Amino acid sequence: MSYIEDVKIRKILDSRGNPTVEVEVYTMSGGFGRAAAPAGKSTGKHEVKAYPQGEIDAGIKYLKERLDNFIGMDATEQREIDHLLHEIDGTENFSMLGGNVAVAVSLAVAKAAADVLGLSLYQYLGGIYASNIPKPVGNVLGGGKHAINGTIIQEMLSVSLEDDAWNNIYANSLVHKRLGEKLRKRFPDLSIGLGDEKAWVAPLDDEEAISLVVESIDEVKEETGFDIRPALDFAASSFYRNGKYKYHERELNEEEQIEFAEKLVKDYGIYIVEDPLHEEDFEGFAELTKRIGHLAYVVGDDIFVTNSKRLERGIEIGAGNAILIKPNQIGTLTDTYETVKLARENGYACMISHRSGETCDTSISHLGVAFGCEFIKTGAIGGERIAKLNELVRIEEEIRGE
Ligand code: 2PG
Ligand code: MG
Repeated sequence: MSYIEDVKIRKILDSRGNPTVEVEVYTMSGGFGRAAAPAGKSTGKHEVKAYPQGEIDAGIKYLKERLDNFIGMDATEQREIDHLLHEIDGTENFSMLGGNVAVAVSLAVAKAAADVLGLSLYQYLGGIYASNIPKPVGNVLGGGKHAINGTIIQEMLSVSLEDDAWNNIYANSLVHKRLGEKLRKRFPDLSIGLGDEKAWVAPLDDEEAISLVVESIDEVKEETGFDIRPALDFAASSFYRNGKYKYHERELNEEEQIEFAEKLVKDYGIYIVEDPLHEEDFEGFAELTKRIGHLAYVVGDDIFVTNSKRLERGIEIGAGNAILIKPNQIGTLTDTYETVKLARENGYACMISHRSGETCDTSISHLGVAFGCEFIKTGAIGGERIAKLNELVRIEEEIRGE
């Protein structure tokens, strides 16, 4: 009896104190699913619209007026539910319903279906062979649109490649802590704060910041014996203006930006490099992938926006070798899955990801396991981030039967 009996939608706060949507789905047999949408700040131009004309209340009203469509539907028919979400919206980019409303409904339905079947979300979506825990990638220092007076590069991250989820999440938190100590020494008279994703924010030049992060990683690596690597998310669209990439002290043209990214990967052993070029530069992505694709994961976020059509365009010319997966960039679970599937079929690695504005919803931890993602980007510390990291530990325990 997985038929839907009721759907509720409400406003709750996200980690920035902004309103976001939370959806609850009840089935006739007592199955229950709850999911909340996150919010991006450095959003890609080609993402679906979060809310109609940016108005959360309009999105909630639009859904409420059409809730009858969902009542009596089978929660286990995820594709039908997601098709209905598209149908009631009627646009290409969820501009009537809002992608955030759609994604919260889509995920809440999946959770209700899993509940009816007595399964965890990752088991329901991934089946009995879903057993790979993605490696957590934790933001330790940053800036861009996520902070005031930080680095130009949005995120500098740590990724530990051990076989154990606990060791990996703990390693990232140790790197975060070590870096905090270094920043306090480097700026004895300044109070150093945290950005939206709880990464440190300090008035450092980008390269100086990277070397401090790498130093912290190397020390923790030495002490723990874990294989820990550095990663970057340039979020390059956010500092690309009139054909130039604008850093604190200089600006780079397209070729210089490619060379800069290549140099950072080679000099600092950067293992993952996300959005090193702006969101329309497929050719630049392809060129950089040709130069460093054998050394690092070149991840497309704003360029692909979890959209299979844009990923297909990238695949054709070899733009990137990995993709960031954010369900609310595309609006439904089924669309998210289709993009992951296309990535897989073409040898692209997948990194499921949080957004800078988050709640304690843990869906992405389950999706990361269900979809066999190599990585999960969800912060190093902070309540709304550790909710997802701790869930990974629980999932791993369940998979190992401990
Ligand atoms: C990114 C994300 C998450 P936002 O650029 O990868 O870290 O930021 O959610 O602001 O788009
Ligand atoms: Mg990004």
